[in-house]
Amino acid sequence: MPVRGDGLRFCGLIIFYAGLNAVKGVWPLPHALTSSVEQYPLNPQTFAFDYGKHSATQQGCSLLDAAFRRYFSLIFPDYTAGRWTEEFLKSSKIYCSVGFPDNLSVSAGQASLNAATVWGILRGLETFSQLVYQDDLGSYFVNETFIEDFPRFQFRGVLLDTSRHYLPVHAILKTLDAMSYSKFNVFHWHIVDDPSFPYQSRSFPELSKKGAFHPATHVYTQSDVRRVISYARMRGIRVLPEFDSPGHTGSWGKGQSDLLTPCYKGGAPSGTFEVTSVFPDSYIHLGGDEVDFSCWRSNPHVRAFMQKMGFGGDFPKLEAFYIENIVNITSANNKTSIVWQDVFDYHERVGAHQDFTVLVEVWKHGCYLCKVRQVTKAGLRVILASPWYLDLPGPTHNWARYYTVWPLAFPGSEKQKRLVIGGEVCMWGEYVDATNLFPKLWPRASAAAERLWSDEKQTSSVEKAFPRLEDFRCKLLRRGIQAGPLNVGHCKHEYQ
Ligand code: CP6
Repeated sequence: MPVRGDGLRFCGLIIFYAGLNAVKGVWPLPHALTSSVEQYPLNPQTFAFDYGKHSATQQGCSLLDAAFRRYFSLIFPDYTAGRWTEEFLKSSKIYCSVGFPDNLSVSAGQASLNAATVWGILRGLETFSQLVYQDDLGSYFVNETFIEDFPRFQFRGVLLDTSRHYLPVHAILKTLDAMSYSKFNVFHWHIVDDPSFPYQSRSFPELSKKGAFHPATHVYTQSDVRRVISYARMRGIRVLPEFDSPGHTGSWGKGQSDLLTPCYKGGAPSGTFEVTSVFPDSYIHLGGDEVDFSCWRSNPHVRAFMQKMGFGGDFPKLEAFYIENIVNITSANNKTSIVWQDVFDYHERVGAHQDFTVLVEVWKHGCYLCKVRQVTKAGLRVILASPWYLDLPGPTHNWARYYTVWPLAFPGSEKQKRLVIGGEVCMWGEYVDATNLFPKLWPRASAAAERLWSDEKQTSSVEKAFPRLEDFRCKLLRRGIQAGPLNVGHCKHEYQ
């Protein structure tokens, strides 16, 4: 299953510099890390990123050139404040090489980072940036460290809902920054839903003109969307758009008459081709959740259609028919469909086609691993969301709930386990807008990120994770992310 943008196997080695600082300092935890107490000073005036001599990418690779600039600022947040004595004047370089198998090179005053792809280099730069620390005088150090790392799951997502509340573009971009700090790689954009339709469509401009909370201020223009996609790509994050239907489409009807089923006392939805060209990702989320059959039942035209099709009064059959149609349109456009678990349930119930290929996102509570088992048994790929609903009420410290999730702890074959491609943190928008998004998401989403990235056995203790997550939360604050506090305490650099 070739998944674009997923060459995130960072088989890299950072040779470096950290005792306890490294162990404490990297979130999510790398698969193999050894470090020593040998400490190396870093001088921002002479520190530089460079491409390895034999790297497949060289200067001019705009993605990495830009990442080098970003990470320079992240590593040296206040570099004018430090005192630079002779000792610090030695230059130090980090050599980044793409297209290499795991390898390692160490020498004093330099580091090397090797990865199979540019995406792996991005993850490795993040890891390196977390290893650097400052002493009380503000000088920068990194300890001798050796790391081998790669993601446990290939799909590590964050869902934002921009229909219940409009999220300004800057809040989305800042979320993408924070996602890269926790090595998330999918932004699931639940862009429209019942309350509002903020997506400004080229083909159907009336949808946002009439369906957005405001036709000018509460919309995502084509250029906003391009900006989000490009910003995400620069950080190794793909954008997975969701146009949820046939339920959750209340806002679609305002600008497009005849689209919704008129309930009697709510027809014919069509796949919008535009979406496949605006959003380049090979995945598209088609929704399919929580369909209210009572409206279809009340409509005589719908019932007549069902008679004609031989569905009788079986509404799940009608839903399955509808989804099959939009999945076929999606695959005719060379895209892979993701659907909420409801669609799988309907299909199972009505015994629909076997060659139906979709990815199933498991979101319902209860025995979600039972569902994961069932879906993988049917040979379909799974994304797990149920245990990671971060919008639900609860204090920040319930991060431990998100941390103690075991996505593969169901009885099943190795083949079934490989079908679980990852998971997703969901931030539904009913009670969330730009005022409370960040403290609700961070660092709780980071707890899920470690489940999705790190070795499960090395990260099974909440007690061991706690001081590390506290430390990581302080790093988020230092980087301007309003991450919520986990418990009593302080950060050296509080949020300004
Ligand atoms: N919106 C959409 C939602 C939810 C879903 N789809 C949802 C349902 C139950 C809970 C949280 C969110 N708000 N479109 C279900 C996938 Cl507890």
